[in-house]
Amino acid sequence: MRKEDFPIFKTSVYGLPLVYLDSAATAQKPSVVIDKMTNFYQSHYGTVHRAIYKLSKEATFQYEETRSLVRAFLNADKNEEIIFTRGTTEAINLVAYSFGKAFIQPGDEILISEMEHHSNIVPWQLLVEDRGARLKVIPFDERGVLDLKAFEKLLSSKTKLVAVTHISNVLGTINPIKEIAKMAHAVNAKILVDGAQSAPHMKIDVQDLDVDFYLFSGHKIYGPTGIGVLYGKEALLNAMPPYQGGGDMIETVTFEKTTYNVLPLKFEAGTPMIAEVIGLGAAIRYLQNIGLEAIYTHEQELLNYATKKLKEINGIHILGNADKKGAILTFTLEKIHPLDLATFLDLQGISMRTGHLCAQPVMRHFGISSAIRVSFGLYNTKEEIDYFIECLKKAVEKMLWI
Ligand code: 7TS
Repeated sequence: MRKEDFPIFKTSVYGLPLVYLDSAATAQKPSVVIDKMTNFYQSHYGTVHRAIYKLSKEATFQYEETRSLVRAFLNADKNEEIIFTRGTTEAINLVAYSFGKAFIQPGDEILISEMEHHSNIVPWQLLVEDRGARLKVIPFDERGVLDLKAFEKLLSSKTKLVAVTHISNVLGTINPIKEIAKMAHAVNAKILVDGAQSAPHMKIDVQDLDVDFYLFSGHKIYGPTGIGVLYGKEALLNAMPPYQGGGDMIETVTFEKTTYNVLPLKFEAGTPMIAEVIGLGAAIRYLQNIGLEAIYTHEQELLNYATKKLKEINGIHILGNADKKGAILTFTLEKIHPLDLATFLDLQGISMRTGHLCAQPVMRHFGISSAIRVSFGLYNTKEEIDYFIECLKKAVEKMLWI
């Protein structure tokens, strides 16, 4: 699907065609994103929001146009609810800091799940330590499915926030966010959804999901690095104090007292990532032209095909066997170290990730310290999966023989 849109696939690795199976870490960039940013730097570059000359007015228009694109991409109600951040990690830290300052008291509880990326664990640990609150963890079962009964038991009037991932970056599990949101709201808790792994792969509707916060990274949706999005319900964002102080986020400054700008600029201190925002806009346009439904269908086909083929390999253990999964396959192989395998496959031109995958608690759940992960993007093909399986079989044969 549209592989020709991505110039990186014209390059080779060790003289071999590049087979890129690490889109869960970061996605490759289509020409429309690269060209848009180059053109902006070459012919249109200027600062935003603060000057009246033509370049600045045009840059501001494109910057704010992207906010409208993101609003539509997430089906948020208002542009004020879209905050640009450096990425998912910064968006979570922003909420942990600002929501925490406004709403978390000693004795309050924050619930996260056992399948979170470190980015959706550590900011909450920092917060609860600071506020004298408590962090509780929703477990998952042997298939990698969240235990909603245990979740229900953990919920109480002390719960102030539930922070869960939409799709696990290790298990691939697609969590039932609508149901989780309903359960959280029933005890008056807010819900934050880590959309780093869902925004690139499926249609998101924050109003239908009824989530209070949803965040994602530009670089995983075929856009540039250094840019991400925080969606938050307007009333909540209005009730939260600024995360950082500086230019753009103020209304008036005196040495005695500063008043803050309105949303969304209240949370965008300093000269922002202008070219990155504009690049993100190009990525969203690109995705919308293809259609998220078409991307989801294509990647589900790849996932099912690869799962079937992988299961034929002796000694393989797939981590995460939920009924609803995103395009992520993590596994271990008996008697073969993930690093050896990754090194062998790299020499065949295959890029994939090994290690703890930034989710050490998930590794601990399975009693391992590292695993192998392949993940798919819209540009991957069945032929690439065939090649990967062929190389994997060769590797297993060679390594077991040694
Ligand atoms: N949350 C999830 C579920 C993720 O998968 C990642 C990145 C993040 C948060 C952090 O995103 P960032 O853009 O702020 O870094 N996941 C991965 C991965 O699986 N391999 O490398 C990065």
